[in-house]
Amino acid sequence: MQNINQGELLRRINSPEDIKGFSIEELTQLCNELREYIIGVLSENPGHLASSLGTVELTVALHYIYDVPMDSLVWDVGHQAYSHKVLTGRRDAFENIRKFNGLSGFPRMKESEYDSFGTGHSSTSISAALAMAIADKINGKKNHHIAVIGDGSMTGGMAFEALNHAGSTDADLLVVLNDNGISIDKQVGALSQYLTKITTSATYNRLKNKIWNLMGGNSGAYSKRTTLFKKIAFATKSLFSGKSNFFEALNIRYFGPIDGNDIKSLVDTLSDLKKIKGPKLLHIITKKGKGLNAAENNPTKYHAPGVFDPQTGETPKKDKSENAILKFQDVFGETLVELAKKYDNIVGITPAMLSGCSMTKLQEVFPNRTFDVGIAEQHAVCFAAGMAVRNTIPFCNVYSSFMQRAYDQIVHDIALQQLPVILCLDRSGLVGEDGATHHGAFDLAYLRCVPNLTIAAPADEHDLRNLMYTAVIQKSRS
Ligand SMILES: Cc1ncc(C[n+]2csc(CCOP(=O)(O)OP(=O)(O)O)c2C)c(N)n1
Repeated sequence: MQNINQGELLRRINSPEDIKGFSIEELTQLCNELREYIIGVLSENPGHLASSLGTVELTVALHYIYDVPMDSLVWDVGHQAYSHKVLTGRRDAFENIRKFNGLSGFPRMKESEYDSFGTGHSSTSISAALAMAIADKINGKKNHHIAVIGDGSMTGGMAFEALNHAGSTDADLLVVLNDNGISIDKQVGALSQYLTKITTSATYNRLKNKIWNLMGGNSGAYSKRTTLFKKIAFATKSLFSGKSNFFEALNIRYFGPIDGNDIKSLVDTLSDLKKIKGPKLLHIITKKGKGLNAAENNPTKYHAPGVFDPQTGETPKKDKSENAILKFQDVFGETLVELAKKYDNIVGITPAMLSGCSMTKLQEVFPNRTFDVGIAEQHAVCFAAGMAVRNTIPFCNVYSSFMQRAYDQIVHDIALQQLPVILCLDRSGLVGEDGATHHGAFDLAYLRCVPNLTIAAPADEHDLRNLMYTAVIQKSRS
């Protein structure tokens, strides 16, 4: 790779230890250099761009305040952890990320001791970090545990299951909720509306934190005054937001929202939170794609944009000629629209992969018959089963490797009840750069043993169209 500027400070950093003595000005400069480096590398060697640009300050602040690998740092999905890789001894190797024999695009324990847990599929971080906190306590260790999870990944059931567990423990766990208001596509669901509501009622949070400080803040005095604090906080809460705080209702202390792209504010807040025991959540607001205008303006396209111009963000023009190579996902999306025009009881269901599987095409024409249910594969499949009970023809499209999550729903909710659901598994087979976590390598093995299931694998685009048609005809007759 030619002329990729590593920056004056960045060039000298071989481990997070090297940033410990930095001033806020130096940390700010480091963030700028990290952004420039990530943009430079990814413009030539494609990867997950926008998410990693949004978490630069957070990564620097976490490594500045905490001592990974002694403290655990678990990144949810891990597609936003590029600065973490660069700061933890993998700066030069970063240029070969997602290449054969290069760095993985996601955290991987075998790759580095700084990767506290391997990820790739979403919503696992809170479970893993909570477990580490509890296990370390059993082993007599006094360290910290941090899970960083996006607002999209927070919609996954496992995240709620883990929060429910965490709230019943005294585990030293910090959940950083990285709220950029978007998943890959537009964020959906009630949680996102709720986060917007608490962000806009920031007055309440400022007041609450003032009361927290007045009551003794992090000093031991707090615990003695908890009841009074709770009473005051509760009263002010209903004044400002009308509802109680969801996370606090689960016994997890809520802090924020703060500007997650402001390094000083992050450093100050994290150093305070480090002193607070028990499960807690810091809500930060970040800008997905920060530092590259094109990515800030179109975070869906720049989630993983392919090669681009590092100055303008411009991507190569798409081949729209007759000879252009069609993607399976586009054939799927267009055929689904054709079929939906003929059969008005066809519905489309996707767990947060609307543009990934081209169901955007159905959404454009039939928004009321398209359901993006969030990163919730289990719910998507059971929801499809419920739809089938009520005389619709559900097309439920889930990436093959993510479908592993919904195995019981296929067996219990669809197959055993012999419900006419059409499951479409995208990205089946080897997927290339995303690597082992994303290969659709197991679907035939895990599906062939399920009763009442017809499995078909299209050899080409024509087969795909014909099979979708055949599936609809069969379902509409059954
Ligand atoms: C189980 C699972 N389903 C779907 C995905 C695909 N996926 C990767 S990132 C992502 C969006 C995550 O959104 P968020 O957590 O808000 O992070 P952001 O990209 O906005 O920083 C999705 C749906 C996945 N990795 N794992």
